[in-house]
Amino acid sequence: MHKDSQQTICVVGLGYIGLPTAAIFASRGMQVIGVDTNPKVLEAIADGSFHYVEPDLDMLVQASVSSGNLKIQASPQKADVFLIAVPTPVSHDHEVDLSCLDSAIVSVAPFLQKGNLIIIESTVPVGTTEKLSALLATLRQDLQFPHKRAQEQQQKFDIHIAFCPERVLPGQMLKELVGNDRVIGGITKACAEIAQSCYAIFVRGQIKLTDARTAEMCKLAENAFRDVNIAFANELSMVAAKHDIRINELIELANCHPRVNILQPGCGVGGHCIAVDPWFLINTAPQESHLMRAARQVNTDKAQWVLSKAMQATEQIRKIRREESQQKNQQPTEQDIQQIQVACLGITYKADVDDLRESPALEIVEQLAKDTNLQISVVEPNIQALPRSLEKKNISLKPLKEALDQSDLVLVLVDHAEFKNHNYKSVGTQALIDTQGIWN
Ligand code: SAJ
Repeated sequence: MHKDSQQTICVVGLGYIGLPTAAIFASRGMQVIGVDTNPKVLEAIADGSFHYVEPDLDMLVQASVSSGNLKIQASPQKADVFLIAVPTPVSHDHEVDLSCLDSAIVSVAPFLQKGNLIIIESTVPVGTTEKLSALLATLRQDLQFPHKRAQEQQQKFDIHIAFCPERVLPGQMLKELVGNDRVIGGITKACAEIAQSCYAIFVRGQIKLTDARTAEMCKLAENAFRDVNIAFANELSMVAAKHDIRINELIELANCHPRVNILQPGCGVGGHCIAVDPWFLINTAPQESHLMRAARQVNTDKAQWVLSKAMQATEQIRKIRREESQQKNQQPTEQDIQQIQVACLGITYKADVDDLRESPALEIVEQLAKDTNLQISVVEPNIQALPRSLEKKNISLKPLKEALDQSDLVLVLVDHAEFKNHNYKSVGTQALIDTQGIWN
């Protein structure tokens, strides 16, 4: 497959991964049909106003749409390649929900023709790609699907199917889409090879071929690896706090060792990938995955730990107020003692993105706001308005300086560039809890 052959690719799911992937194929001269069942997503793309912020993505999408290479519509049509990038979330009890993926597969089934390639980019439990092939075989009995041929590695099937996990980092998607190495897992070797020729259209990194099951587990292993390593940093930060040791200095010193590379502790792990994907492995091998389960627990507990530190700090402020007023023989009202201004810096799931999904910072602010004697100023340079869960009387969105000047307690929850660039000086007796170690 080569761009000169004017292949058509139908990308199903125009979210965080599907949209940039569709746009990049279009920018390389492919005819791209972008499909999303959500009319709001289609409208937003048509308007050039996206449902999320990603550097340079708007320009790339607009250029692809105006060149005619990217067409956006609500349902699939015939194509040479079908690329599926729909969400595969987990429920509150950590069960994986593959209903969007199944629907996407069902929606492309009527349009399949001999010689087509189907690529699955959605993160899935091990074995899913083969199951989808079996599902398609029941829907299109006129076509031969590769799962029956995988053992013999025979070439005699009509549709190629491969699992090609995405690896891009939100905030750096376009750079990483092109530059990152890719792992491609074919149900058969032929499936992997044809998918490789498709990705070679825009990928400049290396493309490594394997079988579908290994590629599925590889994606899960990458995110679980990061979760476990962040959990170590988070656990260390709580142990260091007990010993009154500055965690940032400790990590900097430990990382001087040539074989040590401790990650950054924070207020927990958020986003829709690292906090979610380990469950795809834990659920399917619960007896064998103690470490990954413990890491999930540590990272979840970290947000509660930060919350309890913030609550302790507010109690401390109230205690000091009472003591000071006694010393000065003043009689402030209980209202004066209780009312505390808290500046919460950052509510997104990580630095310099507008994404609030699974955000531990947001969860902390939501919990904190339950104490109605706290007046909370949220500073979040990446959003225009507070999310509905923070639309409460005691919470407002404020610029950094104003929030800092008014606060008794400052809580740094996300290391946004604006905060890192700010020369912080505490105001009066202001207390600081800096989960990112940017100001202490
Ligand atoms: N975090 C820390 N300490 C760190 C690094 C991150 O607390 O040292 C926190 C962040 O604040 C955030 C969370 O972890 O809350 C995840 O952030 P991230 O930047 O590590 O990762 P994501 O979720 O934005 O993207 C990850 C990436 N996976 C890996 O790095 C292994 C990305 O490459 C994947 O494509 C993406 O998941 C995905 O879609 O699976």
